[in-house]
Amino acid sequence: MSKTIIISNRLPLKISLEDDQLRVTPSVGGLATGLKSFHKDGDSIWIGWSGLTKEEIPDHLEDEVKEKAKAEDCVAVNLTEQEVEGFYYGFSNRTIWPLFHYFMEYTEAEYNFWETYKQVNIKYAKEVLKYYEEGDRVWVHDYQLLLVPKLIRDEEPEAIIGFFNHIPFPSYEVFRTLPWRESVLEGMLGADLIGFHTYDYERHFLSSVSRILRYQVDFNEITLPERIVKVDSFPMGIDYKKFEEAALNHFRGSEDEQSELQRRLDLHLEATPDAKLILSIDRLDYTKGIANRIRAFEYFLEKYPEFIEKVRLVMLAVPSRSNVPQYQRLKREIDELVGRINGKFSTVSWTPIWYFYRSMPFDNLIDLYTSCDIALLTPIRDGMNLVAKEYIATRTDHTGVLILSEMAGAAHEMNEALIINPNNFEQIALTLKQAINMPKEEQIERNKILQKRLKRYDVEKWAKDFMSALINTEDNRRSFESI
Ligand code: GDG
Repeated sequence: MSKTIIISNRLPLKISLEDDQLRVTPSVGGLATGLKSFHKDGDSIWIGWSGLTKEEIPDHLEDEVKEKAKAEDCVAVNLTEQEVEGFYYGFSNRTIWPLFHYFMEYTEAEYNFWETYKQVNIKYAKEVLKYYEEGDRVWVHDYQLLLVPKLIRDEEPEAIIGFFNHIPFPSYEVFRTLPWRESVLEGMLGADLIGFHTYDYERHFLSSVSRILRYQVDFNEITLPERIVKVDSFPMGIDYKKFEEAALNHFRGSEDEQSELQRRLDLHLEATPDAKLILSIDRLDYTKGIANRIRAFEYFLEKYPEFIEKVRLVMLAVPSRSNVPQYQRLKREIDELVGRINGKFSTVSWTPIWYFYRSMPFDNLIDLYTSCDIALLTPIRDGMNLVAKEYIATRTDHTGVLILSEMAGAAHEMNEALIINPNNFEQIALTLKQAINMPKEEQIERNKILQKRLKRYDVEKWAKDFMSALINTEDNRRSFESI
């Protein structure tokens, strides 16, 4: 029977080493959370990196790493420290990530990064080829593996290959600045189907293909000398049921059993029953607009001092890519901003910002989603933003207000949220005021529509739609052959 081979930079599980023992924990991040349910339910294997470098794995634990991965239908790709540096921290996160999010001033065109990126993409492709059998479908994910579709195609010309990009695809004028633009596009075009979150990203990609490679593009089809490649948008959904049920079954234990977070949230409610909690959750990344958000919140408190002691920003920033200089600088900037604003506005009984710099267990995430009256998500650029969708899914009594940046892919599907420009502090401050004062009936009306949409187009539907579009490309191929 044919299977699906999922391939992404990281596996949905993270293996770490503690006192000579291997520990397996779930990976945090959009792709892992989204695809996990598809992987669990279907006949598929997942190929990716476990999180431990070759040098970190003691010889006697090498087999155990493989077994731990295998137990979850995963295959761990073995990467050296130097490969992780050049491929992941280097080309992926210092070249492609900033460029594709329009941070051109952060984009480094470093030849050594590119060389390692190519080598590591070959390594991933080889791993796929070890497991590939005729009739299998290969689903390659994200910007770390842009060359993999072609590398597989070169060895298995008949393979059915899909590629999904989880981050934006920038406009031609930005993409054209990349020194290796032809190889990157050719790499992606090894796939039969290329998916993006939104129609805009799809359009940008098609325009780059037609202007850089000069291939014929008709609507959403690219004609290569030997094949047709289909391009389409598939806005990724969430595992709606999981979030809804977690919120419904949410158990606030006795005081001893409560987490520190639950206790603090309860204390807040007791002390200030009318005060509103404003939530933000992101990986600590410059694309997520965290510094902007804090500045906008400061502007809000200055402009509307009547809300002092009446609101609190609860900010969870999950450590991410801390080897990259920009992320280290951003961390310092946020620490300083939070310190300054808390110093400036705090009263004896109130601090305006609660800042958590860590990853939290899923239950705590649900604590936050269900306890906060408003979610304020202000990315400067974001492929989709699943947090926005998760917040809405957990609001089982339909209350809560989502304020969302128009620069997030999710904004295209979430018109009933309050949509803002993340650079416009005046507008954010006004919108915060509107959110705080929004009548319950209006909240309920907006959220019911959002929930219905998110429930219908969940992650399972997303994966199924992508897969059936991928299988349909076979017909494309047949009709191409008969021309
Ligand atoms: C990329 C694109 C696109 C966060 N903190 C914790 C935690 N999370 C989970 C959230 C959510 C996921 O991580 C974050 O997803 P996002 O979509 O918001 O962001 P990225 O990680 O940047 O994802 C993005 C996505 O890929 C999918 O295509 O939407 O645009 O950048 O699911 O719940 N989970 C746990 N603890 C935390 O502290 N357990």
